[in-house]
Amino acid sequence: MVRDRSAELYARALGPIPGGVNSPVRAFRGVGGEPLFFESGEGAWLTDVDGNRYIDYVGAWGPLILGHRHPAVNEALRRQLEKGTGYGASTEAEVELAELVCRLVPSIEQLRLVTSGTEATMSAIRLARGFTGRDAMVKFEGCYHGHADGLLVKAGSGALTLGAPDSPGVPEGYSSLTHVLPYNDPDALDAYFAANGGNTACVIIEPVAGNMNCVPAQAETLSRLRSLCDEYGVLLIFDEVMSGFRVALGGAQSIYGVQPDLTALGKVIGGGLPVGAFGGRREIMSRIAPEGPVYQAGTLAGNPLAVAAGLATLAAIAAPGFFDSLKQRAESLLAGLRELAQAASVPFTTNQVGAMFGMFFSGEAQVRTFDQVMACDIDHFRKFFHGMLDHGVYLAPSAFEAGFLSAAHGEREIELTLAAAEKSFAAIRP
Ligand code: KE4
Repeated sequence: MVRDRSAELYARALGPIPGGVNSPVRAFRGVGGEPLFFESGEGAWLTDVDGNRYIDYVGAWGPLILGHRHPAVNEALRRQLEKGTGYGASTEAEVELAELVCRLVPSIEQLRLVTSGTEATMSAIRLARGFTGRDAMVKFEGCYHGHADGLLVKAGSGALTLGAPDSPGVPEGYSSLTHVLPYNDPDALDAYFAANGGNTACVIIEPVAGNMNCVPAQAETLSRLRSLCDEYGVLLIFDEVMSGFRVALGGAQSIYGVQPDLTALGKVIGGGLPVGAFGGRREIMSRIAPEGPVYQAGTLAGNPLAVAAGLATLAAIAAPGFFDSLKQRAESLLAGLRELAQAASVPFTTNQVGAMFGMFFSGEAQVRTFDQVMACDIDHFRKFFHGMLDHGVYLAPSAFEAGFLSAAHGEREIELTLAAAEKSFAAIRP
């Protein structure tokens, strides 16, 4: 594939933009080579600035569960554009969105809209600290909750991709309040709570981790967390920025049957435009300004264009059978990939929750822990990534990211993906 225009734009971007990208994981540092620049998207497909077309399994990192340029989303945006792009004041649409989310996610009685996942998790943690009067918090190794200072401790996603899970610039005073536990290790939870439960404000977890690749929490982990948080008066925060409205209509919490005290949302709730949210029990949310003393604010929060895209997206995914058919299509894709890897004698396994999945170059039957993720063959992943890219399939340019299927991925896209994978697996072990 010719990618001269992307190369030109990348060389140009390196002038005014650090690393030539506006978010590190886009830089291809995790896979080698130079980042692609894209021109357009349509359904399950992306077109780069050189006119090359790819089946897209990144979906803007999760938001585009309907695929690119879904007619209902476009129409909602067009209608709103006739009325303006934003007012810095309240609109009926943001009330509708809040009501809809509260209906779809029973643990959320009230929510506040923000404009990114980082703001959602950062605000939820501040609220938990304000509500409990405690300072310590817990996150899990490999989980990524955005780039707020106290969360860049053994973080996943781009931080892990770049080998900087603990970022410089975070004062010791912040990071020392963040305790990091191993993911899917219920016994480590008991030990931590016994020693620190009384001074801990909150525990934040991705119930389906998507930032150390896709690693679902074990049911035992979440149920143990819930009971320990109840026992010690610690708030349980589910970071469902990625899993919310992605793994099921009610998010991961509806699959596991565990209700957090607070939930952070993002991605799908904005349909590709900047929307995040945090919400939970009214007793807790009522502490947020202006009703309560915990300050939080945002110029573009509830922006009517972004809310319009979010409402159109949630309406479409609430259709009966939407998630069942996505899940089945993802199952057949992953079964096909496992078969092809086996035929090519490449150690390979997958994880899947709904329309979110992970591919691991590992001999493990199932990857369940951060250590197992780190033991995967990253060289095999890199070869596979570039093989797929050269055969017209765009995967996340990092071994520590999840994959996403959209409603626009049909039989043809699955067949073409498997055809590309057959060649790419074969090239790993020529
Ligand atoms: P944003 O601030 O990037 O909107 O959201 C942060 C965030 C919070 N929580 C979870 C579970 C997340 O996955 C994210 C962001 N996800 C990454 C992809 N793994 C965003 C991609 C990027 O950083 O460019």
